[in-house]
Amino acid sequence: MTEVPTAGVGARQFLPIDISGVDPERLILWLGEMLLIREFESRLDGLSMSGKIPGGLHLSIGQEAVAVGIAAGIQPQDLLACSHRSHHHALAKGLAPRSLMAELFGKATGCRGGRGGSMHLADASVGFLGGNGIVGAGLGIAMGASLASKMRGMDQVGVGLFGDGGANTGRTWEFVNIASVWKLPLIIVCENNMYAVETPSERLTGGGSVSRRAEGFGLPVHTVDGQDVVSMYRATTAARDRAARGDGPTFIEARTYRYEGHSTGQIINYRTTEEVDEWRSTRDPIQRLRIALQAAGRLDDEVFDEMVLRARATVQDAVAFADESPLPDPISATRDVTGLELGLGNAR
Ligand SMILES: Cc1ncc(C[n+]2csc(CCOP(=O)(O)OP(=O)(O)O)c2C)c(N)n1
Ligand SMILES: [Mg+2]
Repeated sequence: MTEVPTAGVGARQFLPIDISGVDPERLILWLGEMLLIREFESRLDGLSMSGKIPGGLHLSIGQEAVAVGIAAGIQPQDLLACSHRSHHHALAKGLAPRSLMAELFGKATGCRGGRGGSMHLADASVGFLGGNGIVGAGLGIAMGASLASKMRGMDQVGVGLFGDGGANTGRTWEFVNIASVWKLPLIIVCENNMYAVETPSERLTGGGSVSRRAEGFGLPVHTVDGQDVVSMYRATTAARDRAARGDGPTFIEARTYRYEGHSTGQIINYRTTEEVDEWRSTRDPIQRLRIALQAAGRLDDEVFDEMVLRARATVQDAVAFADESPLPDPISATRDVTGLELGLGNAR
């Protein structure tokens, strides 16, 4: 069980999380989802470096609780759009592991027919409007979706994510502003993983914090522990309730951390190994939920190990499926290049 953190790393203590009032069956489900993301992402580095997956990848190992907590706090019909670091959100929103893996392999059976790849995943059938290579643009896509929902009088909330780097691009705040003044049903999430490529967010963020900046736009702002899936769930549920009541958007800054480099193959010389160890050994989102469930008598090591093996088997199946799938037919190269055939299902 190497990739998944084990209990009691060194003398350090994992920070406790409050699971009171949440159905333990849901918590186990969320633990399984975080394990699936961790296992999925842990396989990708080798597949990318060996050339099985073309191009570089932005891994989200360490950030699992942000995605799972948000997906748990919204409804299936809600529409989520995010940034270039998108695999965890895709899986949490319900994109099938086979479909995602095949897309990363560039195969015809992938969710975008093998033509989108890691940064342009999307599957409208599960309300995942996709990742995006333009920093800050995902929030605008979600903002547009929430405007459409409001104009149609639908119970459908948009969720738009961007990073701490994205918080320093002008368009992000244009979207926050218009969502606030038009009271759009939008959940705005800054996934602050402390770095933009190799620049620490504190060196980029005038005004002290992203949350403080957001407060100027006249909407509720919450700074949330993004390594605590239950806190993410609670904040998202409250934001969704507010959006569904017609009261407008909420801004959530999720404080999180990526364990790996900005992208596969990056040389990491801009942060210390002690810093990474500190996050892994005191705030790991999987470990914290595991410990809370064990303390409540809802989980034992045997069941946890079975969950890890199940996640690993799902990933293995996805890799085999992707490997055996055909490449896209060259004749299809000009089809669906604009995304207009994306098909928004009942949102259309
Ligand atoms: C408009 C734009 N500017 C610059 C880039 C190059 N770029 C890619 S990722 C990145 C940093 C993003 O950092 P952050 O928003 O914190 O997201 P993270 O990678 O940490 O998830 C930059 C500057 C880009 N893709 N798009
Ligand atoms: Mg960042």
